[in-house]
Amino acid sequence: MIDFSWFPLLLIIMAVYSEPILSETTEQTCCSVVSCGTPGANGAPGKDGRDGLKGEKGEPGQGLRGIQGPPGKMGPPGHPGPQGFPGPAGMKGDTGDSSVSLNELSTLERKIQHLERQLESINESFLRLVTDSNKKIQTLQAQVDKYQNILIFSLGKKTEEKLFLTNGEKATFDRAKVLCEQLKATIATPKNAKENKAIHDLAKDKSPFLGITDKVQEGKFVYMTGERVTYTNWRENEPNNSGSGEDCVTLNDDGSWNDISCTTSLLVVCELPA
Ligand code: FUC
Ligand code: CA
Repeated sequence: MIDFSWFPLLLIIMAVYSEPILSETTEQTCCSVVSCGTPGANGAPGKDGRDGLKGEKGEPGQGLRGIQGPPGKMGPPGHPGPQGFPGPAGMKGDTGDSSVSLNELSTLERKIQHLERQLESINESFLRLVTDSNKKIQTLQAQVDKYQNILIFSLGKKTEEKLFLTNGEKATFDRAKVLCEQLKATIATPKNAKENKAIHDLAKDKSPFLGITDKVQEGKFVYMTGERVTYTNWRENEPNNSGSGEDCVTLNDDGSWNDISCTTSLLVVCELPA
């Protein structure tokens, strides 16, 4: 019987020695089959390989330290510090010169210029105010004229100086006085023929009180102010202080005057400055 126990060992030995034997055999075989020429020139070097891994940081160099660079830019200004303590009082100065220094003159000049500008501005404002006020006054005057015309048309009569008004009411002299005063007016008081006619035209056929009495002294007729009358238009034989006494005055329907009792109820006519 054949012993195969050494066979694996044989295979290992063959594997170890087979390659060089085969290689040598191939070269020898090539040379033996293709005629061998001179070896060709070396080919061009191949492409560069990839960059290797970064190496570790090297040791600091041994060269000399460079010179110091120029100073950097100036930094931003710091916050102002707290106010210091007041310094000690200075020595008393020499007696002052009454003349003004150039510096003071220049300061004064600037102040004057500033004041002049302010004055100019105030002037402009004032002019604007006056112009605006004038416009408003004109508007108000137009309104006053309008309402005065309405009053005259419905209730009154106007002369150059006076506006006579009535609402047709009748009252005693004292009551008539109060009613007119409520309008900041007085009882109608004719001081010339024109005014007498204006009151007569307004009263028509009714007889109003006039603002004239002799209450203080019988026979001495005065205006409400106490001044003696300067214009009269008495009817013939008047004033006669008839009956128990007549201290007031009325305008008759023909425009003449008659003294009459102040407690009679008569038409109220008031007057206002025109
Ligand atoms: C005349 C006038 C009186 C009164 C009387 C009715 O005597 O003088 O004032 O009006 O008439
Ligand atoms: Ca009379």
